[in-house]
Amino acid sequence: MSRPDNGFSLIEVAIVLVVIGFLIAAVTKGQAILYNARVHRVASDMKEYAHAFLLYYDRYGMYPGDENDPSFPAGDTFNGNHNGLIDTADEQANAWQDLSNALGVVRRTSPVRGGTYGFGSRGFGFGTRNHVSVTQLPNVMAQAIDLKFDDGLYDRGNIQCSASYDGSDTLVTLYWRM
Ligand SMILES: [Ca+2]
Ligand SMILES: [Ca+2]
Repeated sequence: MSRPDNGFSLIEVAIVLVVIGFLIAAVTKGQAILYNARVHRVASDMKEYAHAFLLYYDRYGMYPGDENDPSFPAGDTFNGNHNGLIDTADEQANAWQDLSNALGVVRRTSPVRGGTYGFGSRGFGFGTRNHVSVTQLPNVMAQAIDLKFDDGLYDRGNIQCSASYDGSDTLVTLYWRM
């Protein structure tokens, strides 16, 4: 079969364009999957830490960081004020020591922008409550988590954000009430 000698045939060009189209679609789809996996991972981490925090209370009758028993858990070097809230910087820091010593739960780094998970307390519209938080989260990801697990409102419900949702990549802190 003869073929033109002046370059690619229209069919060859069409095939190349279709292949390029598939590749672009695959890359875009891959990025979306990766994005969703990260959002899911952050939410999963926060739920895991919230679960550990509440398990600690169920077992020992005190919150990690807030506990004031000098002999517990083994290796304890800090005592909180035992008021039911993680409400001092030292309690925030030492909640992880208590969780690690008592339950073997260690703090990981967020898979998004190296954000930090933490415990603390803040007003949630119905009084001050303890929360697990994550820093360095793009605004749009914070909104995705709030939409999936709460009401999608940055200043309402059990999941709240340090800034109003605007769909941007601006980094925010997300708070999940426990
Ligand atoms: Ca306290
Ligand atoms: Ca919310």
